[in-house]
Amino acid sequence: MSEFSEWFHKILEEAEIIDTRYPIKGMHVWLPQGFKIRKHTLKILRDILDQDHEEVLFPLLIPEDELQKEAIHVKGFEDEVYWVTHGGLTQLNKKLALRPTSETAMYPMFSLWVRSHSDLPMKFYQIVNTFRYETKHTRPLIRVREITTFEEAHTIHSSEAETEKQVERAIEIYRTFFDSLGIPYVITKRPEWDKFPGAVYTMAFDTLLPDGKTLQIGTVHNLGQNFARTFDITYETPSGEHEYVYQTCYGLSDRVIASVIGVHGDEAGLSLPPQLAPYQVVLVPIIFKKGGEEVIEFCKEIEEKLKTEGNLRIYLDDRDIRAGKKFYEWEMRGVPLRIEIGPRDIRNNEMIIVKRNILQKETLKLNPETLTEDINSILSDITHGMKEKAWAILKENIRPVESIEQAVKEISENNGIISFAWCGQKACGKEIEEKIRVDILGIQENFEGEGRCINCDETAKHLTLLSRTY
Ligand code: A5A
Ligand code: MG
Ligand code: ZN
Repeated sequence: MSEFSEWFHKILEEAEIIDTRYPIKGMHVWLPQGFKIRKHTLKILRDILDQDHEEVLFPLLIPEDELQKEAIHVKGFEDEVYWVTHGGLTQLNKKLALRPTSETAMYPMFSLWVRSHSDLPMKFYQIVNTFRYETKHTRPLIRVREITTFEEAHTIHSSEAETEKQVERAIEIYRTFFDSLGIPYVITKRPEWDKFPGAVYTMAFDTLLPDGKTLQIGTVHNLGQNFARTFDITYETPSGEHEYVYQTCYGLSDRVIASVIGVHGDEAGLSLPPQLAPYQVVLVPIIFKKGGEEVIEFCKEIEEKLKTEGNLRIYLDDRDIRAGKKFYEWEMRGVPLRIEIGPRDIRNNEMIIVKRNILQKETLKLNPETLTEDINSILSDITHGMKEKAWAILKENIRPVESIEQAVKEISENNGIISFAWCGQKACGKEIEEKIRVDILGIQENFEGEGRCINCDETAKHLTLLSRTY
């Protein structure tokens, strides 16, 4: 196990995010702290999607014949599907699949729903659990067999140009979402041989975890008319003809929470963006032998004010244990801001604040008029600080290379992401992957640079990224 992997498991346990002892491999229990982080994350996501999508909820089970209609799609998932074969003691005459994703659950219904050009576009999403019998090493939140938090959007359009625009729009949506969590990313087009089964092409978001490996945290697929043909999804044009629709879909998962934990965490434990934190502020009274009552009373007033005026999630920790122990515990749980107040602070009209992301003590003048505003602006500084730091680390770890030898050296010595010019031909790409012994992550299309392919020396078409991945 890598150092990061050990850290990650320890944090999941100590911060009470999830319990990994459930007796099925790849399936875990969300604990109260983790559940709250998840809830706040989903709130942000729903607020964004609800602007121009409608939320729906499809059944978990998919009939065998529907799942198997789209040949390429089913080929891509055949090793990963869980099957329900019995109802009680009775063998079912049609096996039912636990959805690995919901194209084949939704699209037969879309075929009934879509009638006329005036119905289009349609944009739906659902947030559900999906099941994939993953054969690669499972890891909590990162590669699970029950994806408990699978957001999948599915859109239907009347032209190819519109799906292209929707892909752009979906990328914008996920950008906004990841930005609000402070998670940095690279966006690439997956190589032809690594796209979503059944898609025309796949765009992906990847972030970098502290061990230098990337994690795919979201994907946007242009499905063209592939599924429309299989599931017979047609619409009537203004001139009365029947045409196949064009579709996109895009999704993300529990991996988003894994990256919040991995990207922002440090030796002291979790560090949560204020928007996600179960408690955004913890208030610790510093009590000496005398004057304890007075300090607690004062802290209660502050707590009340921040709760009612600022709608903040705040916890007054007046437990009878050493302050140092409290600091340690809340730091480990990632509470973004700690306020300490002792008798002297009250007299001086100030308080000590410690931002979790930098862990330095600062003094804040205590002005009741502006307190809520002051704390809110500190929380927003924390959000920005976390995001900037995370982006700086990602950028530092993308390094250009000019030869295969240099690529091999960089990847083995430093991990991270390397970038180079590639001609775009499949055979050459496969050769690159073999020589470096790491798979291509994807290509950045807006490559204007000139240059020669790192491998075959032909004219380069794409700036290509490569990294070890989860
Ligand atoms: N229907 C489309 C959206 C779809 O299923 N795309 S996908 O297969 O790429 O999955 C969407 C996202 O789910 C991926 O980008 C990845 O971030 C996440 N994901 C896939 N398999 C996972 C697993 N076993 N555990 C956790 N997350 C997973
Ligand atoms: Mg897979
Ligand atoms: Zn080449």
